[in-house]
Amino acid sequence: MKIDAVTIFPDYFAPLQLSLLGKAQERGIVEFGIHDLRDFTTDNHHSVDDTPYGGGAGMVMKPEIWGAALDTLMTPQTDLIILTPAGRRFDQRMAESFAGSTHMVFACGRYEGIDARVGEYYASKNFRVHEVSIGDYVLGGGEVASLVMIEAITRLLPGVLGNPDSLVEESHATDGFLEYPNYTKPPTWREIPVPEILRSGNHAAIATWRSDEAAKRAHK
Ligand code: JD2
Repeated sequence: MKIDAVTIFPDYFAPLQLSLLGKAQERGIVEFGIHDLRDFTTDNHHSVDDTPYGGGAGMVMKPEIWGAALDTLMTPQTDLIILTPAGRRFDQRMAESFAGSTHMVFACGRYEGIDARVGEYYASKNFRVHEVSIGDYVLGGGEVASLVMIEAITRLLPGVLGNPDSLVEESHATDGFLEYPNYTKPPTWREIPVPEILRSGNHAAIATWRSDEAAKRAHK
């Protein structure tokens, strides 16, 4: 999978070189391209924002700059993700669906967001455009939201996780199961023992106990 991100803060994407995602890139499973929106400005001040039509606080990102950047990246294979607090809520199901994409472009706005005509334009040209939000809180821009999505999506790609068994377990976890409490050694820590049943060797009883504990903790 190829993943491009367009941002005025490319440094936000430094963590993609670390850990699981750094390894995935070395293995050729995923390739990241991080692009500075200001490289697509043509004025002396490299300005990317302007005042909003209709008035109001803050600034809006100029459509021509985004158009110039996205025109270099979009193909018929591309899923364009526009991060916005008003977008469709990102969840595990959406992550699984995007894990089947071959090319994703993340448009990371700042200020009050990107001129609405940018998404409208690419959708009208039959590109796949998705306005997405990662949750009901307000971030300062789309960069951190993109990182969240990229981590959730790329860990589903074959070969990224060391142990694919954990993905099989998670597919159950997403239906509200399997979020049971975890324990490792030592058997007693600061006078707190591991629940006896987990050391019993009775796998049927352990499965029932875990399922009950998971049900108790389900917040959904
Ligand atoms: C963003 C801003 C509009 C106020 C570009 C915020 C997001 N779950 C989420 N919360 N906030 C965002 C998000 C995404 C992109 C931008 N801002 C700031 N926009 C009103 C503040 C600018 C996601 N995904």
